[in-house]
Amino acid sequence: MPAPTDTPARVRPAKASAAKAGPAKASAAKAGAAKAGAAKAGAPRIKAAPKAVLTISSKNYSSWSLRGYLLCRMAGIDFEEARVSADDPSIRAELLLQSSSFLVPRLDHEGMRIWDTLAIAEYLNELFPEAGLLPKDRAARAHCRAISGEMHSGFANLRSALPMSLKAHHPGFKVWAGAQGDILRIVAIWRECLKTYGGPYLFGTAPTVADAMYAPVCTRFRTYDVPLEPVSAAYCQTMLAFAPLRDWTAQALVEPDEMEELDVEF
Ligand SMILES: N[C@@H](CCC(=O)N[C@@H](CS)C(=O)NCC(=O)O)C(=O)O
Repeated sequence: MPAPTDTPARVRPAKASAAKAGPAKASAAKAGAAKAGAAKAGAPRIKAAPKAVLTISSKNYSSWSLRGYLLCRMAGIDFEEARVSADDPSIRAELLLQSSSFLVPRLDHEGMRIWDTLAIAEYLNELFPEAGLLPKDRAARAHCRAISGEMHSGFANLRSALPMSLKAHHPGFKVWAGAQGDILRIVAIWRECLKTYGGPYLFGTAPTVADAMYAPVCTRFRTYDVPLEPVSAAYCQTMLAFAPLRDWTAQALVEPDEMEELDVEF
């Protein structure tokens, strides 16, 4: 982490991060490579079908899809992605038939269909307890669930005023006062966690559900050039450097544009 200063830091724009992700990742994304987990050297050419399917929508705009994806990558589940276009009426109809909620992300695994990001997180934690999606310590685990729940059900002003768009960059963006309150609360949450558990992730040395929940906030802070004090800026940089988030971002940057303008949380 950089030495603390009084100067607010701004988080690096997405393009720099995408360039760092490298051409290999960009071309993989272009080819539509949607499989999680790189093929290991010497692995057989014919692979068994992944056991899980994660349904997502836009990689550029869908913050909830991103959270679901990060959780699957953190858990290490063998999964592939299924993409739905939120604008396509036939897809919407199909999703409504399939599920009482037509929201994404949705995880299909061993005949089960799990929607809602926190339900997916809990399911993956039960399946892969060794992945550490939730902290081992009971108090830390409760804390992790509390701040994850706060993200899940709150921060409506931030979501509507600063919608996720990984392709966009708005230097000097003027944040509306209502959203500023959400930002202050979020950085207070981060600072408490980083102080209590020592970072660089919210609950210590490895990412947890909470980091997946707040990852789209880090991308929003970069997109909208939100000034941050050094501790929060360093946390954002940690998350933006997290390999699964970089993989997702590289694929988002080559995604065809779906919407000309976005003024609501998606
Ligand atoms: N609380 C839900 C939120 C999911 C959500 O709002 N997903 C958005 C995409 S980011 C969606 O599917 N919207 C449906 C639509 O726009 O048709 C969760 O945790 O998964």
